[in-house]
This record gives sequence, structure tokens and C-alpha cells, in this order.
Amino acid sequence: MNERTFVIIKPDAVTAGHVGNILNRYEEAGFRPVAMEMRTIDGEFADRHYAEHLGRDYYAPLREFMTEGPLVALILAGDNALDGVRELNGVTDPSKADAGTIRADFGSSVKANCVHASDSPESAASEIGLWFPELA
Ligand code: 3AN
Repeated sequence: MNERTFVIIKPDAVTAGHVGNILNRYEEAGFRPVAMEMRTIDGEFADRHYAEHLGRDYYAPLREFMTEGPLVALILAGDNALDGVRELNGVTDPSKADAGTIRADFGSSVKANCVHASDSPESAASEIGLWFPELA
């Protein structure tokens, strides 16, 4: 099944110069970008993307982090893209992520964990609708 998922290469990875390496991991695994754009988002947009995290104790610093510099927003397509991309990313906390995953190799903390990927077909649809409405 050719599935689409929404991915962010977060500001920490852009600043550290890991965009090319991260894209390479996805492409080597067979996923293809079907949309890709560098953007700097504001707090209101971050609130829409992270609606389910509003009010959590970690949200204010996360909001600050996601808005402090450019990120790369992209849609990746391929077989089993939702699970496959999350497997390549590794778990949320880079220190607990499996060796060889993107977060283990390029993430530095639970907040600065270098990438985001949709966690379900429903979140992929709503995130693609938010970030790339013309492709929803
Ligand atoms: P994932 O991105 O692995 O699906 P989520 O959806 O649970 O993780 O969390 C979204 C983002 O919120 C994470 N990528 C991370 O930046 C931040 N986050 C989640 N839990 C925490 C936490 N306990 N402390 C700090 N930041 C967190």
C-alpha cells in the first residue's frame, strides 16, 4: 500500500546540519518526498500541530523550541510509511532509542529529538491537512 505520512525535521536538526543525513535515511529505506518545505512557524501554528499536548508541563518549552528557527516539513510516501518512518525515527527519548535510529544518532533530548512523524492514519490526514492543505 502506498501510504503517506507527515514528517518534520525539527529546528535542532536543521541548526546542527543533519537535514541531508536524515533525508538520506528515509530515501534509502524507500520513502519518497512528495512535498517538502522549509518553514518557520509561530506559536499559534505550533498549538494547532500539537493540540493534544496543550497544557502539558513540557508544552511551553516545546512550543518555544519548535518556533525558534526554521524546520523542514515534508510528506513522505511509500509502502507502510507510517510505521516504517516511525521505526526509522526511533522512540521519543533519544537516549532510549535503538542504535542506528535517527533519534539515537541525531537527537539530543526528549524535546530536541530532531524529527516528528505522524502516529496514525488519522493524525497523518489531519497533519497533512494543516501543513499542506493543497495536498490533503
Ligand atoms: P513522538 O514524536 O515520539 O510521537 P509524542 O507525540 O508523544 O512523541 O510527543 C510529541 C513531542 O512532544 C515529542 N517529539 C517531544 O518533542 C515532546 N514531548 C513529549 N513528551 C515529552 C516530555 N515528557 N518532555 C518533553 N517533551 C516531550
